[in-house]
Amino acid sequence: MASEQMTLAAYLEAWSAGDASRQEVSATILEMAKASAELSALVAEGPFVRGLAKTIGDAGGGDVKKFLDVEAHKLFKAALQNAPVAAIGSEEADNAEILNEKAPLVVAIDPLDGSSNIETNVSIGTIFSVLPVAEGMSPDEALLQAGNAQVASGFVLYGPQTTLVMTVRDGTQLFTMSPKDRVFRLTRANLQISPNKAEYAINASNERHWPKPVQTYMRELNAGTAGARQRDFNMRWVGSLVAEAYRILIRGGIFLYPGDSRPGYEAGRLRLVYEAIPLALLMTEAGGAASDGTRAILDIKPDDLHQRIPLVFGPPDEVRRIEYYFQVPPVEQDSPLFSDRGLLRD
Ligand code: AFP
Repeated sequence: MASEQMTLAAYLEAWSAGDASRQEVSATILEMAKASAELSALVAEGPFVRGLAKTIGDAGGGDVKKFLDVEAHKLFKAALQNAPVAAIGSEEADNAEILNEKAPLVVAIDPLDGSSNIETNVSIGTIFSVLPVAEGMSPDEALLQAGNAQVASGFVLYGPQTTLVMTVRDGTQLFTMSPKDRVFRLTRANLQISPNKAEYAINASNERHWPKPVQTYMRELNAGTAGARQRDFNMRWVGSLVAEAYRILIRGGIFLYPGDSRPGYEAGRLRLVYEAIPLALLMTEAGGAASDGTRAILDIKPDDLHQRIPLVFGPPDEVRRIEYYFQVPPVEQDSPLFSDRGLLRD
């Protein structure tokens, strides 16, 4: 069905093929894409838009609220008024906001991820999750379903290109917005995460705060060819989750933002509902895995719209390895045998 260069609208038309529920999902994604094309233009204006990166509040837990965060929220909320969406659960609003109350879908969204990178001209993005409103379910309850309930998810990367990475649970598809006509076209169909890329993404400055399983795993990677992994690893850390996710989908690697001992970081920094859950579906549909270190992200039922979650994603073998280290008692991890050979031979 998916042929390179087909437009997002054509792809969704072929996928929904007369099915009313699928047509509702398609209409929602098309409204998200339209709004992201508008946001892309605003981001590209950069310093010509007064106060674009201005801090206008504190979102708590190390997150500050920027002017563009709020503008992005308004943009997507206005767009989704035109879609079959009952409510939007946004990082930029304390509570879910009702749009079309009896509509069959809800959308969880991080309107602008990576806002600390706006003034440094580094890629930033939008992350979204689309969930069904089951019979008798309120929009608030619909937003707090486990990630396995998602009917679609995606993120938009505002970088050198504006790209939409999206799944309707039929593989992970990459659409690039042509600067000529601002139309999204399929440029990579059915992405598959490479299992072999020796590259990790973690904020290494937090090493002393990490739990021992993560310290053990990272010590092995940094031991290079002389260590248990018997290969040298490279590091990348952009500070925009969407940029890391895009790179890992394109060339492989492992991402970790663990919980750590800093006050407020016990469950890490990233949000479950509108960051980890949508990304986990994209990774899984691309043959990867996503975990909080002990559970698959897609199995976790959120308690709160804004709850944080430790997040690891990448090739299944790497994610399983990290999960295993969370099961091994720390004392074993300190033994010389472990540090030389590790518990899992490659
Ligand atoms: P901002 O939106 O506040 O820039 O946070 C971005 C983010 O949530 C995520 O996109 C990054 O992966 C992560 O924070 C970077 O966190 P550190 O600054 O602690 O490395």
